[in-house]
Amino acid sequence: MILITDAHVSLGNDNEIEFFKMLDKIEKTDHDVVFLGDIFELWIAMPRYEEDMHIKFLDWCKNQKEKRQIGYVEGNHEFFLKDEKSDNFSWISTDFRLDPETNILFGHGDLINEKDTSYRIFRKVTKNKLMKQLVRYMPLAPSLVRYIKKKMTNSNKKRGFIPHDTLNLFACNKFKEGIKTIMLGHFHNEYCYEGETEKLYSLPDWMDTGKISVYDCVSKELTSCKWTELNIDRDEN
Ligand SMILES: [Mn+2]
Repeated sequence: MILITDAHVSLGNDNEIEFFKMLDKIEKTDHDVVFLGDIFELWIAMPRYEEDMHIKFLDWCKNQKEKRQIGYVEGNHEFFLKDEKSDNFSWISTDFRLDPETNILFGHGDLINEKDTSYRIFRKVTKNKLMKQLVRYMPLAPSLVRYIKKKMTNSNKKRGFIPHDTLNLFACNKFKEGIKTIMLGHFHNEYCYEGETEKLYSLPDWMDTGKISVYDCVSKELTSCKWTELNIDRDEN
């Protein structure tokens, strides 16, 4: 299984061509793929805001889900995907997904801090049905979107910082519930918290490192490598 997170693909980041080259390479493997969120710098899943890169990506997912599992967790830079685009994925979640086959808990990571009330309020205000209708029809919606984008850029200033205590606490609580493996994006840095037999992983962002993560469902080992180093022999999964 391949995990990709925080690619932040956009014209501004000039990484669209490389991202789709990577998807071409993944097609040559037998891996399932889980996208852990913030794959695009900003994605509002409605015709008014959608760019060619979003449509190209959705086509890729729809096509590939006939051949492998394609999972998606919405990031904090992505809006209304589950409502509008779920047909393109094997599964999609707006928060957490406990995978029934592998018993892995997948999440983006923006929701693990229960004390982060200002972010939770921001999220409730931006990710709800009323906002969806406003964004869909309101004449001034594009300026609102620019505001949201600015807000998100501000929160990006924390890049490089990992809230170890928050992650460890989240992990401990989930381990108590019987969850063995947790995979998160959002923090852009690699980190692993180990319980007795359990593990929480924070995965490296694709945008700055070019890294993806490969999870071996049999040995239960996770390795991260540059996408260009991905082994395309078809005997592994
Ligand atoms: Mn994020």
